[in-house]
Amino acid sequence: MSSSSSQNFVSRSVIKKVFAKLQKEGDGAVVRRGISRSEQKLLDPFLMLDEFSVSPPAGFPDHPHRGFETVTYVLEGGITHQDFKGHKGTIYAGDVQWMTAGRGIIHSEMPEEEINKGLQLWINLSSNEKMIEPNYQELSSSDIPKAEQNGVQVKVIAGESMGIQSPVYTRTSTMFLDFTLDPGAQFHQNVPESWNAFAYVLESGESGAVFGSSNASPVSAHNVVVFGQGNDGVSVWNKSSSKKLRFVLIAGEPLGEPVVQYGPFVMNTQAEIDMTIEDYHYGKNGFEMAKYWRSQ
Ligand code: FJE
Ligand code: FE
Repeated sequence: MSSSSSQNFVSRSVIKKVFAKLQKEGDGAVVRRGISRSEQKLLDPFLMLDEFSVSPPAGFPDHPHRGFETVTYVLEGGITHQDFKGHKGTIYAGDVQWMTAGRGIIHSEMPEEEINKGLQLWINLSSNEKMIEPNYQELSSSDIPKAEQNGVQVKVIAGESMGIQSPVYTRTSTMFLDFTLDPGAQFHQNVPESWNAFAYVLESGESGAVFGSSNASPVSAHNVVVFGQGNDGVSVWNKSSSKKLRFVLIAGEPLGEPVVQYGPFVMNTQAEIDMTIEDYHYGKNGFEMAKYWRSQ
């Protein structure tokens, strides 16, 4: 057992650490990929986590999605989104777009300012929701509930923390929390027992994020830590003497279904992927507008 925090919670411990390496994606954009195929089994229902940093004219021009949700959380600058159903909008620092691609979306995601940074998380949908109508939930920074306790600030993007709850509807049950810990602060977050959980460190202070037990080795920025199973949740310490620690804690209920991914299409079987490629090519079953639409 891991050592417990002062409140007698038993924390899950870190079972895997992944440094999010830089790679090229989209058109001239650079992302740090924290979660990719190799983590999908451990982290069901999560498919991908990218920390992006993009400057015009680079971006993510017209591309499709089917079978999952994308969550875009802007940390700096802004991202403008346009899709083939006429939906258009810009989200800025602190805002979230929770997009259910469902049976099909074609969209562009392009930067607004000089420097545009954020996170994009892909959450799988269960087999009976993969072909639902696409949907958007957009939250401006002011719609995201915030709380503070003993030097720990949280923004509740999905799920619940410190007794406050996000208005986001999660089809695949998900917790998405943005934590900032003052120097010396410590916190324990409950996570439902059967859920998979990970953290991604955004700012590590001068001594790194300590997860699981107070003597665990510190984790620096741009690392994903995957937590093992456990009842009580996750404990974290900021042992820095002068700098804040910032990380996101993300957890979700595993779907336990087969995952077959072909780029931006995620289904349960190869036959469904073949059908999706055909639907996209011929503009069928949700991709009707594919033949006519181009972003401006
Ligand atoms: C994608 C090409 C892409 N990570 N992070 C192929 F461009 C993309 C894609 C993104 C993306 C977009 C934003 Cl705003 C942030 C991202 C990849 O759009 F998903 C595939 N498969
Ligand atoms: Fe996209």
